[in-house]
Amino acid sequence: MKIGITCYPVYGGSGVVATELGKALAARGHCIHFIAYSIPFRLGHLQENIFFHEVNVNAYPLFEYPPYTLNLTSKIVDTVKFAELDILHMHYAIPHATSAVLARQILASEGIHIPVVTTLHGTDITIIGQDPSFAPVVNYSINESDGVTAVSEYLKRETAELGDITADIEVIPNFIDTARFRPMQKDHFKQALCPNGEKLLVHVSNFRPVKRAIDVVEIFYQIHELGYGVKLLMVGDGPDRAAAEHRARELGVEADVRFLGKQDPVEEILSIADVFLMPSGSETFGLAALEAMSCGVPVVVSDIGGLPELVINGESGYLCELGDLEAFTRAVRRLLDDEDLLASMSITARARAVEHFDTDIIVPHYESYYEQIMDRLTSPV
Ligand code: GMT
Repeated sequence: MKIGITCYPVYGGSGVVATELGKALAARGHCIHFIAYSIPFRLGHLQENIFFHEVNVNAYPLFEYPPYTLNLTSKIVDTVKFAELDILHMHYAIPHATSAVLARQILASEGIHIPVVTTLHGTDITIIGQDPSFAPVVNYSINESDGVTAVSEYLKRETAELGDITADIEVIPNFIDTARFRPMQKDHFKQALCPNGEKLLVHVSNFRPVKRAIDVVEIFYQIHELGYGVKLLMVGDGPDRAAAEHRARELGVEADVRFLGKQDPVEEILSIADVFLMPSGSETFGLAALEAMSCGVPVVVSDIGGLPELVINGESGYLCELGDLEAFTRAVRRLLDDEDLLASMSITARARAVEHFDTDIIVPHYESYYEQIMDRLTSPV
């Protein structure tokens, strides 16, 4: 198949999923055309059957707010025609699904028919979809897509609750390359960061307020105060990074907390972690937690959103009540107090990633979904 994929190319879960999907589909012989305003950061080297089409946003004096959605629409139209795409896969409703639906109409007026699949990732529904200044466009773009997928049952339910969604939603969970994200021996690296055999807690996010990065520092402080030999690595960047750094200084733990900024490859850091912390206020799936699990790191996460579909409480990690920092602290202590438990949970976390969320298990679902949607377009009703 020739597949056009649009995503946010920057740091963030939806862009990671879209890029990894494109790479996996290319490895399975499909021809992938990424259409975005810059090269997706996880793409790496372009290869024979992966192409990139940059959306150019022109500055025109009249446009105080350049209409990116329309530039994207034009680029989609252009790419469908000249690369003869079979299907479009949009990640995130706004503005990607909107542009694709408009592009499909333009193309239809020229006798070219192409189906649009939209994958909902989260904040497009849980935040933007609820915002009255976007809601009608979100609803329309989803309903007009030929196929809609969501990354968890939770997100499917949330989308249905928007009220005006008539589209059938297929749940296809996120996935992980378990060969890349795997436990690795990185003793020198661990020794450099934890010279006295300290346990290493890790948090990875885009530091948006919903990730509650400051809570990570608070939990770490509790553990530290109890006398545990621990270090904390904060990976990623975003709006709450400065506040989290400030809080670490206020609490006097800054010497044991390192803010690394955006890191790729993150699997090297995860492979030296002992416990992964995700106290998020909302998480439709929790891809960063899956990355940690795949590296054999037990996760301590909020009991919200799609996380209970990913994490089996007491087996691959712990689910804690949202905002209950004492519960998070207790869960981390339980792991740090018991080497055998930590080791067995590490194995179970990895097994859950491999057995349920490996690329080779999930990507074929997308392939068969594309086929189903394309058949629907070509077969008479
Ligand atoms: O988590 C973010 O802030 C980024 C966001 C995105 O759309 O890029 O992530 C969402 O999609 C990810 C991939 O499907 C999910 O793993 C995240 O749970 C989800 N984030 C939220 O729901 C807050």
